[in-house]
Amino acid sequence: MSSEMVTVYLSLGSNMGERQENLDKALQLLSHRLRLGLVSSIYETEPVGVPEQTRFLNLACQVFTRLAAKDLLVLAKGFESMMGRALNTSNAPRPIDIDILFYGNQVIETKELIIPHPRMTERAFVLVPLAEIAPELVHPVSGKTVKELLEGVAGKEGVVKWEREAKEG
Ligand code: PH2
Ligand code: MG
Ligand code: MG
Repeated sequence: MSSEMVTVYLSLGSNMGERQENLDKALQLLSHRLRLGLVSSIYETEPVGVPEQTRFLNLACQVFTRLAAKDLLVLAKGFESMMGRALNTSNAPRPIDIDILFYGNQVIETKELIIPHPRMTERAFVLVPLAEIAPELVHPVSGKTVKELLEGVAGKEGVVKWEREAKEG
């Protein structure tokens, strides 16, 4: 654990069960193993690529970690399955999806992991929350800032800020 602290950005999404609680639970789990930094508002978002599914709640967050990217992926997958996500069901509704968007300014391409996340630049449900917490962050491949990427992305009208619901009881 002598490696340097890396700033990482994650995208969290839920479209199954108690969506807001699922996001909060995932943040709690992450905060036990990583230093949690900025967390965006929650947004309710039109499903992309899975049009028959219900709307997602999405957020973006910043974490600081000494874990290698591949170990961070293992951690994220572990939290997904702890929260009841079935394995190998990338397109099914899920209580939680934890995607690594940026790992420092590194570009990583392995069989398991591609960073920056290959679809983030075309996804308003990723870029709107991310632009809230890191507008000036530069995408290491395109050289564009998150704010610039957001300007060019389609589907922003399908991403609406979510009023937090107070828990009952
Ligand atoms: N995740 C997907 C596919 N489509 N759509 C929205 N709105 N939000 C997501 O998190 C999402 C999606 C695959 O992980
Ligand atoms: Mg995803
Ligand atoms: Mg995922």
